[in-house]
Amino acid sequence: MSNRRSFLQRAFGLGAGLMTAPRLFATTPPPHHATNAHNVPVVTTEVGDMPFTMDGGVKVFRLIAHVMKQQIAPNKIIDVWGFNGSAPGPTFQVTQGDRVRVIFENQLPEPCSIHWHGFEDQIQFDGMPGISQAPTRPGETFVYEFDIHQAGTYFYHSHMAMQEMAGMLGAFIMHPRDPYTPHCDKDFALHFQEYAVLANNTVPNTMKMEFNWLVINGKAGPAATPLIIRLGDRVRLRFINLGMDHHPVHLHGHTFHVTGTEGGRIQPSAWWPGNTTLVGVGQARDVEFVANNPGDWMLHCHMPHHMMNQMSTGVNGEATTNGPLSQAKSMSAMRDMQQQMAEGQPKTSGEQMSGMMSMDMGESAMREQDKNIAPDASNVPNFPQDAYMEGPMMNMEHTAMLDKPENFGLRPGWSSSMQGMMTFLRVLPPARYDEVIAKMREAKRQNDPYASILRNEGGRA
Ligand SMILES: [Cu+2]
Repeated sequence: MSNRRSFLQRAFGLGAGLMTAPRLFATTPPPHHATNAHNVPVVTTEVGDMPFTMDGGVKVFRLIAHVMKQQIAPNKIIDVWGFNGSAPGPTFQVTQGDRVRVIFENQLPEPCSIHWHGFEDQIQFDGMPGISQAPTRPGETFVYEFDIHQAGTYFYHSHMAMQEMAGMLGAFIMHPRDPYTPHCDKDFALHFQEYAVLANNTVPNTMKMEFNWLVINGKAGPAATPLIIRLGDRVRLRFINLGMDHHPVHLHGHTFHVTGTEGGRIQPSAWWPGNTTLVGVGQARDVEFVANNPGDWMLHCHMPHHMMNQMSTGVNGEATTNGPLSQAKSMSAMRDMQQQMAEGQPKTSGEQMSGMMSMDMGESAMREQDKNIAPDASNVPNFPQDAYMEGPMMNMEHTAMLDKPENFGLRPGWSSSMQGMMTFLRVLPPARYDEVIAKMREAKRQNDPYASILRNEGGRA
């Protein structure tokens, strides 16, 4: 029996207790850079953790599938299917040796069942609809139970493929009974997902094979929340892919080692170094490194089309970088768009254009943007490429969605160059780190995904 369970039983009485505000790790961690390894809670930006209660020695989770609206960028809200308020759903965190019960409730308009990806589970809890269980119909519940004997980065998802593409997935972290060494100070989970959403529409087309919204933990750059790191921290990142495309995930400024897969920990002698690792569909890749290089480093999928937002296929179906359009037509559509946005009177259709008004579309931004363009640009084959997709006009820093402490101190204009599957790994020197952590704590956000870090860093700001 794990120490953790014994602790809970002592603290709350055998078989008694429902914990309303569960903490995964009840003990105070040793001071920074202590050599003794311990499990650090994983932070899943944007979505946070799945809460649980205790029933005797069993961790009980309530997993609810439902339909919701989710803002994925300052100018885009879409209809997703997710869990407990978000897509991806919140992250489960358990420890090897735990007994886990998941009470699944289906609030979708159609049947569903949940697969526990990578679990060496019993067949009746594997979630294959019509094979290992009857699909759970709307309004029904189904109870899954597991003895957690594995350790690593696992997932849960609807085993209905189109539901999965509508957002129904999440992480299931199994912490090892014996903590990994070397000890990691920070541990993050990042889901890489894609949606195809037509301009002027909010409903992802799950049948489509091309995607125009590429998100990390359900947010597209520049809305994805940066990972806040203290200079010198050893960091683990867990990349998870349950989508249609493969994602070569690239980190700037550091060399990492791949230390785990969707099958758990890799023995250290077999770790391999890199700065980009391909995360295939259905796979996880855990990477670790010492964040010894200060700066706001990009962390992004390296597929060029995964580094942009809907601009690439949007704008009235005309301005597209990958359609069979003449350069002149593309150019003129871009110019029209720019003009309309500057005038604040979009002539093309509603929502997408009005959404774009959240960007800095003033005359001055337009003039700034034009300064960057050569006078004879329109005579150059293949112009424009990025001229109207990045730059002052795309600045969104004044929008509410980007007003968060994790963005504090970024270089002005940063948001105009962050799109798609992109976020920052901010490796901050101690003084700046403490400043950002203090601002995050002051924000007092409900269900803050960073809560475990804010608690542990509590006395040090
Ligand atoms: Cu990608």
